Amino acid sequence: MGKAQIPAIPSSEITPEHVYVNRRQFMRGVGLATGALALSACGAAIAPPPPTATPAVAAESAADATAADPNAPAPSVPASLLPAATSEPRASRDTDELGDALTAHEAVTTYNNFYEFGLDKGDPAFLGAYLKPAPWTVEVGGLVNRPGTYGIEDLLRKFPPEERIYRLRCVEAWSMVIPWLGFPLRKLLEAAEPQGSAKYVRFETLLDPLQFPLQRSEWFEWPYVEGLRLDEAMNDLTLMSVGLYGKQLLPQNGAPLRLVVPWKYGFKSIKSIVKIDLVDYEPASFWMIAASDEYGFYANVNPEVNHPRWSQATERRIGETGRRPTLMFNGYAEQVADLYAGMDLRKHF
Ligand SMILES: Nc1nc2c(c(=O)[nH]1)N[C@H]1C(S)=C(S)[C@@H](COP(=O)(O)O)O[C@H]1N2
Ligand SMILES: [Mo]
Repeated sequence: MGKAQIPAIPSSEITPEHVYVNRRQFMRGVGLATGALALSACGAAIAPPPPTATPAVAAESAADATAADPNAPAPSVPASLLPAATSEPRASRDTDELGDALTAHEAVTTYNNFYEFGLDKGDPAFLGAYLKPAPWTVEVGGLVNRPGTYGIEDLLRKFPPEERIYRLRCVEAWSMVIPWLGFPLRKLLEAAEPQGSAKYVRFETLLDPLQFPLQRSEWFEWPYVEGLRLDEAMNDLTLMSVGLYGKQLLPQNGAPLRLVVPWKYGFKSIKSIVKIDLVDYEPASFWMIAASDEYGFYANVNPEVNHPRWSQATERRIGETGRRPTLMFNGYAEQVADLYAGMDLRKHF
């Protein structure tokens, strides 16, 4: 996605050769192969911890979860705690509000961008087994009256997840329709009581090279950081997601807690968040730092403003052939256009 910082080498060189050549074989041997995750491009090998058999299942959550009954009605609003990650993937509807079909669960969980795991779309689903999403805490602080550290279970109890079917439009010009489970970020921010001086929200992904192998590369500045203006963060569409298709998030989708901002390019929807700060400055995001001429702070989906290297006028919906036109604000103009009244969206791209 970025340019300058990514060396022009094929992924066969980025990924250790035996992983690249035969991922299945690697899967069987992983945990035994010392230094298996050492990137050929960057120095010392650290033996990673062996992955657990079922990555996303927290013992704690599994105990709380409702029994998986394949005949139960689709949970438009699941119980206060999420179904176990082992339940059947399900959504309450099979289209979004525009009548577009949901993207298959298989595609949503195997075609991912999560650079902490690697640059190929299949890396996060494969190497995600190294992420331990439980126990997990997120720290909410900065310019707030009530800073706090929340465990995921606290969040689920305080802010019961609801289903939101959103389009996700990647800046790379592909898109999906995903049934998320989550709660409005607004609720968490209100609980923290932002001070009058707070103007932006800054989000940070976990920094741990033992769980995120590519964080050992120096091509990027880690951890991944994102930001929103406070009014964008308070918009009802802005979701803190804890699941999709009625199940807990898998590592590849940003377990256990990620942001979803459906009217912005996918890279704003930061994954595996450990820190949320209210601040008085515009945070520099991961992609702004990597390539400031290509990626701006706002990153609103806009078919009229092209990426310097490709058109944003159309997109490829995963699972469909051909292309479809990209909609202004990804089809959410009615809910969000007011946020940008009077702004030059070419300048604030
Ligand atoms: N921490 C982190 N968050 C991230 C990314 C990433 O590389 N690291 N990729 C972003 C990009 S470019 C996209 S398109 C979406 C993809 O989300 P999905 O894989 O759940 O569909 O995650 C975003 N969040
Ligand atoms: Mo993306």
